[in-house]
Order: sequence, then structure tokens, then C-alpha cells
Amino acid sequence: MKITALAGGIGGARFLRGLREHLQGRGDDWAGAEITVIGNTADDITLFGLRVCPDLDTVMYTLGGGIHEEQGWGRSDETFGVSAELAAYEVPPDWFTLGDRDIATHIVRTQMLRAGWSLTDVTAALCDRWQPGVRLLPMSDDPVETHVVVAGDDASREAVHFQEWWVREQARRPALEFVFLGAAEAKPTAAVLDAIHGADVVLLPPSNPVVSIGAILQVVGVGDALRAATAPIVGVSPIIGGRPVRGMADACLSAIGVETAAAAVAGHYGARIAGGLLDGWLVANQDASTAGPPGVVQRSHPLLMTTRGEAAGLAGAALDLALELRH
Ligand code: FO1
Repeated sequence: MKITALAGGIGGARFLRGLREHLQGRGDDWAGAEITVIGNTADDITLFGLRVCPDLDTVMYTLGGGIHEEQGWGRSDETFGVSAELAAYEVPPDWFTLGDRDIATHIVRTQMLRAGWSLTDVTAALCDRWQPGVRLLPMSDDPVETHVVVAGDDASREAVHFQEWWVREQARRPALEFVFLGAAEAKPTAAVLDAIHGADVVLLPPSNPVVSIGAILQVVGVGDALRAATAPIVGVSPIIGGRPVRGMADACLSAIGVETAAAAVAGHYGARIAGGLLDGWLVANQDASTAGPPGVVQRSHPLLMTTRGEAAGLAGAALDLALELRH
């Protein structure tokens, strides 16, 4: 059996680790299901000449056992010698911390890219070491970068790289618009399209619906492939009781005019029968009374993933809903 999931950063990675652990505990033939992850690469940034892929690395490290668990990004047992030396040379930026171990990943990735390897093949090579137990695919081998349009000082508009807005500014200046540079020219890889076409189940974890899942959907062809998929598509709300579980999904949703509410996010993804993506939608118990778009089967389940057991339980509930919806 094949499960395909679109994933962004921390929430997506924890959900996927939960899904892998849930499958190990199942007694049916889903226990051996293969998981393919289509990872967001629009957060990627080049720093000090190195290509950094935050969302791919968060999935790889989280499922491979190398993640800094509390942070949800970067490596465990990190040291920051290189970063300190760069600061001593006053070489910017100092607002995006790269640990020494993490830098090794970016060096390997950058030199392989420079040698002509595709990001898909580089990611597979890095995963050879980490053995995440899923197939991790970048959404495209072509560059896509999310830039955020904010209000400048004199009421002008200014675009900054997503990481600068997210990390350096902590979204202090409200996002007026998200621009996915390169998305119109980027192609989903054949592996991505096969993973969607061949899936028995497709899951949308509780990643940021605008800059993570949303960025993947910006790659021309991915949305159409999902809408045409024979697999049921089940999403998990990243919003509980009007607030994002983590991160700044609210700051992103307001920029695209979507209310920070589980039902509104479901409406944003749209119901499959109305040309959207969702067949099923998991919401938190406190949102059980709010209805998503007609045609989407909604179930409520605790959405917090503070423990690995909770993440496995949530992933199991999402899979069970998908199995209920399989024709
Ligand atoms: N997030 C921060 O808030 N501060 C950082 O200094 C930072 C560094 C960093 C380095 C590598 C990496 O893979 C991720 C990093 N992140 C950092 C997180 C990153 O901004 C987010 O995980 C994603 O881009 C959002 O999904």
C-alpha cells in the first residue's frame, strides 16, 4: 500500500514520524505501507554559498533521529563554531543560525548540486545516511523561493526572502502578499507525479497551508495531479480553536484573506467534489461544531502532537478517515 503526504516543516515532520510509528503498530496490510513525502522547497535559501533546504532537512532529521527535538529544526548536539567565526569576520547574516553539524549537510548538498546532481537525487543520497523510513522527494528540482511582500517605511512595498520575514523579523511587518518566485516555471518531478498518481491514500499534514502546503501547490501540475488522484485525500487542520498550533500560520492566512479557523482552511483547500483537494478533514474536538465545505467528511480528533504517541494517534486517525473514504 502507498501513502503520499505533502509536508512542510516541523508540524509535518512530527506528523510523518507519527504516521511511520502508527503503521508499525497496525495489524493489517497497511503495516507495511510505503510512505512518500513531497517536501516543500520554497523555504530554501542560499547562505555563505551553501544551499539550505529547511523543510527537507526537518523531515530528514526528524525521521532519521538527528533532529534538535525541542526546536524542531537543526541538528541535535550542535556546536556553533563556524557560525561564531563568521560573526567574527562580520560576514552576514547572523540571524539564521547554522550549526556545525548542519553545515556538513549543506556542504554535501551544495557540492552535489554543483556536480550536476538533481535535488531529488541529492536528497536521496543524504537520506541514505539518515534512513528516515520514508521516500523524501523535493516538490521540484527547479528553484522556487517564497518571498514576502511587506509594507516598507514610506508606505512603499518591499519583498524579503521568507526566512528573513519568518526568522529575522518574526513576521513583525505584516505580510501583504506571498510571491513564489520560480513556481510558474518549476516542474513537479516525475517521481512527485508518480507518487500522487500511484497513491492509495494522500494526506495533507498540519503544515502551514500557505507557505508549506500552499507552496507545493504553487508548482504547476501538482494541484491537477491531486485533483485527478484516485486516492482519497485527507487533510489535518493546522488551526485549533482559531489559533495555529505552532508557527505563524495566522500571519500567513490573513495575508491571503483566509480566516484563521479550521473550517476556513478547509474551504481554502476546497472540497474535491467542487474542484478542490479535500475528501476528508480532521479538526480538533473544540472545532467539531464548525462545518467545512459541503462534500468534505469531517471528523474531530485531538490535534496536539506534544508526544510521539499523540502524533501516532493523530496520524492513525487521518489514515483511518482516508480508509473510510476509499471507494
Ligand atoms: N528558525 C529560526 O527561528 N531561527 C534560526 O536561526 C533557524 C535556522 C535554521 C537553520 C537550518 C534549518 O533547516 C532551519 C532553520 N530554522 C531557523 C527554521 C526554519 O526557518 C523553519 O523551519 C522553516 O523554514 C519553516 O518551516
